[in-house]
Amino acid sequence: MSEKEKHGLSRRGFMGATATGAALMGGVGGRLGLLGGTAALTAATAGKASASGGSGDHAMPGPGELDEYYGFWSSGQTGEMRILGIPSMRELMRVPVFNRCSATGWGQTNESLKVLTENMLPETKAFLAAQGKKVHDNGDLHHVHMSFTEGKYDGRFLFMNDKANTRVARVRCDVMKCDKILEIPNAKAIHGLRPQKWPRTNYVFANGEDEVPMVNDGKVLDDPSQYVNFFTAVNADEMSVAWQVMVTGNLDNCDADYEGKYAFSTSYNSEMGVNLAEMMEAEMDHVVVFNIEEIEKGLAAGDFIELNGVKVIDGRKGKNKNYTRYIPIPNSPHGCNMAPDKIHLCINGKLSPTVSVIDVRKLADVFYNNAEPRSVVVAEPELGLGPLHTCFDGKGNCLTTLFLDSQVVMWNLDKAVRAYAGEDVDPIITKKDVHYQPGHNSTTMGETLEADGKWYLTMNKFSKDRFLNVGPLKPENEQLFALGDNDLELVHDGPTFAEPHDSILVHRSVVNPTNVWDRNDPMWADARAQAEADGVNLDDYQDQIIRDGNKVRVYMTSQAPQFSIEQFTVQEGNEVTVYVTNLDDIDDLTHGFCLNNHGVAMEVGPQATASITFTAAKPGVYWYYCQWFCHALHMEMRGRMFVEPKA
Ligand code: CUK
Ligand code: CUA
Repeated sequence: MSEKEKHGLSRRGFMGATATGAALMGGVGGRLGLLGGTAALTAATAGKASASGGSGDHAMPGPGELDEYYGFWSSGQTGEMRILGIPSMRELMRVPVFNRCSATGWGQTNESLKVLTENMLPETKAFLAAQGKKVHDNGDLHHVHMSFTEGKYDGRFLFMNDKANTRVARVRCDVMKCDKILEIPNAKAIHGLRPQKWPRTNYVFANGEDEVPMVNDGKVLDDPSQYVNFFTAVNADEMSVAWQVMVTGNLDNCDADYEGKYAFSTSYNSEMGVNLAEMMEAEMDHVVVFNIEEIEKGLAAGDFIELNGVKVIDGRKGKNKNYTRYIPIPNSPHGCNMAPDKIHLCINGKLSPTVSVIDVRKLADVFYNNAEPRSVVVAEPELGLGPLHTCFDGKGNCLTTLFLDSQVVMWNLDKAVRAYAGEDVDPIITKKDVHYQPGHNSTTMGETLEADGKWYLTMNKFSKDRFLNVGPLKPENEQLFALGDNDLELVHDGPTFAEPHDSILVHRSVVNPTNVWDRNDPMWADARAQAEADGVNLDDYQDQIIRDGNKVRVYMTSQAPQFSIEQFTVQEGNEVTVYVTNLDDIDDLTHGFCLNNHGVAMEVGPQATASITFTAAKPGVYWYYCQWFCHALHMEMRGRMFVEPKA
């Protein structure tokens, strides 16, 4: 048992044993009793209740105590990834990905610019250059998912989408930094994203949401009959496009099975309409089933076209090849969630009050025996208005968000299947109000074979009147519930900045980040190569200023509370690159380099090298300083750059 677990238990024991504790908690006790059997009251920390009940220990970590789970959060239109502790809901870190970051220099350091641009399409580079830019400034990060090995999180990588600029990114879990960003050709607006679960994450599946002409060069404009959509399989190890499938309809969310056979995408707008009325016309839309083995066979047999360097398989409706099948689902399905029983796929109705449950074992008959596509639907419980996403407790129950009803509904999968078969049973276990309009939801380990049913999180799009008014733009709201066998109890209710889009809740035993960078990390391979070419040893205390025509490369180290170079001189108009290597090698000793009035700033973690390039365009004296508080003499950690006027 770890230190923290001991703390958690001793704290609970202490609180449980004292009469004061019990008396203090009396008011909350009645509510927590809902959790079932023992429902012993434990502790309250900062107004948060803790309970143990149906699903075991629900102790809330107190100050200084560590959480049991990591929460990896998307941030929607903010474009970053966030890390929270669960169940405390304490925000631990923000990891810049598709956004720019003032604190860390993401989007201006050479290392981050490499990640942001190395897998950018040439046409995008040219487009950005025409705007006087190197990178997009924004992103829309909806979905974060971890790499899998045999249906379980393996703690290697996190993958995420950018709907705004059609990208897929990867974050390394060892350092919690983004190391790859891939722009997807052909497709437009990557929305749903899921890693392959079985046998491991060889592919990351990514949905293209917006339909455009197959060759989008302006020759075809307002002719939707020529628009297509693309489903993309990304090679997760190389972060390159493996293949694409051309499909009919807009792809929304996706998931993969636990056998490595299929991927699934919900698809709204089967009409391929371009305005609201047209998009809502058909009663039925689809879930598209992708047959991985058949697609790989088709590629091997040469049954593809090549489009912008990508092998594209034609999986459009009516082509009747074995690459895809289109299963009719009531109007505009949204969330797509594979249950940890390995059998059932839940398709959330959005405009329909139902969740359609597909038995994936029946799909082979649709592919190979001409079975009627709807024959795979084994339940379609009516749950309430606006079902968006479903998650699982690992004990046969599902939790579905109801956007319009502002509720979560807990329901039993087996009972739903029996009811669909005609038995007189009600699958609904309970409904709880949430505040307000929930989108995604998550359970601890819920999208893996290790779903443990301990905590349930709902991410709400509106907070309305729930918090102090901060003006017309309100925060959104997240609510965490202790999950029992038949009920759930609210333990956290708190605001969050745009946007708590989606999250995964991962047991801490899966994730083991380092405290200090490895000096040989590939993140600054370019800096190391340049230093070698310049005859500079980045690891040495010797500092060098290399003058190379109009270019100046300044190599310095940092060690609290000092930069090794306290002044350097350049000429007006020089292109200056500053490399800082942080020689401190103890936990949590990050330095920074910020150059006054130059818009230049970066983070340099312990043992890391970071670099930044700018033009010394204005003659004068400019102080640079360390902008991460590192030492009692942090304010003194500074130096001067002299820019001599042109002769
Ligand atoms: S989609 Cu937004 S609530 Cu982008 Cu994950 Cu369902
Ligand atoms: Cu180094 Cu502050």
